[in-house]
Amino acid sequence: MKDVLAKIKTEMGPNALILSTREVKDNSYGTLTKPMIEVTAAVDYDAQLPSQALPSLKPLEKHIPSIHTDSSDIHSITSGITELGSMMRRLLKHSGVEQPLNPTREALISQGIKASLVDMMISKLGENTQTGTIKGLLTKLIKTSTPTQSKIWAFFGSTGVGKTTTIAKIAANAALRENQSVGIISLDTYRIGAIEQGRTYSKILNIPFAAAGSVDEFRSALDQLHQKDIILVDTVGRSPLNSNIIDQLQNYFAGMSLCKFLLLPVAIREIEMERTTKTFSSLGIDRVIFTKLDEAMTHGSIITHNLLYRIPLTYITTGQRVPEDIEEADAAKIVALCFGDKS
Ligand SMILES: Nc1nc2c(ncn2[C@@H]2O[C@H](COP(=O)(O)OP(=O)(O)O)[C@@H](O)[C@H]2O)c(=O)[nH]1
Ligand SMILES: [Mg+2]
Repeated sequence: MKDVLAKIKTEMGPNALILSTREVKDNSYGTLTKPMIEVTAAVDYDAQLPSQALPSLKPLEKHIPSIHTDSSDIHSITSGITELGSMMRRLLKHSGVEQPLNPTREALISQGIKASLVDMMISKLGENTQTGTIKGLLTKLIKTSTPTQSKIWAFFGSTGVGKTTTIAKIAANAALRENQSVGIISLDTYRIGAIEQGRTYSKILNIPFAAAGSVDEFRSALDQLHQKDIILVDTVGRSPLNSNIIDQLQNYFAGMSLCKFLLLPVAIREIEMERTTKTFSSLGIDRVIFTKLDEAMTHGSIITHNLLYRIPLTYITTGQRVPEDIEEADAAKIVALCFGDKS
């Protein structure tokens, strides 16, 4: 160790120190291992004179990268801030810290209306705005509309959302109440039983029904039904997260004039609502139908969707009964539902 220290002092100077020593095995000679000592040394330095031992620091970079923003960044930042704000308010509420809450705001958010939309309305109308004023504004803002002029109506949406049932309701009402001639074409040849379900409804309603498994079959079914007042097209029941479906559907409807409905269940989370709407929007959605109102605890999704995407709402379905459980969308009724008004 004395020899080693001497070696260190010659190599590293008089301030060198031994930090640690340890025995290591050298296996480079196979079984004939001989013990070795590993010594870690360092040069001590005067803390008052750091420049002695430390390399000089580079001057700080003067260049500050410029920040590019566009309106979508700003939009997401603002909505992020609003959501943070609402989260903090809730946290404060739960932790018992006194915080003056706006009851109207809380009521709307608890109904499932997106917080940033509620805050936008409240900032427009003032913090002390009355419930009636907000109701009035919402009723004016909600877009509803009858279907477009086209006589072919196609129905899109996730599996199980209620496409086939809604088509049966619309077909029954058109045929029985409005005395219109109706035809149904189903493209849902994927799921076992899907065609049977459509065929059964058509039989009961005495409406011609065709199943089409290819674009050619679809075109010839349309030709057969061309004299009908309305042709309702049921589409595949697979996940909207599978984007191949959208490409396939594009092929079926390319260059055709039709009214395209997107169906969404009222009890949908914002994340699925956004994803489904964005996915199907590439088909060019004309109208929205909210389904299964009867199964939902809150109804704010209808307002959130309508205010965010501005696609007019045509129908709301309210149960499994065909043809009774469907209503034309009415803005005042939707607002009343969201405020828990009994009607
Ligand atoms: N509670 C309730 N159930 C519904 C409504 N609409 C459809 N359903 C039910 O939801 C299930 C799936 O409906 P279906 O029309 O086959 O969905 P599709 O896969 O989109 O064609 C069926 O059991 C329907 O009876 C509704 O408004 N309320
Ligand atoms: Mg179906």
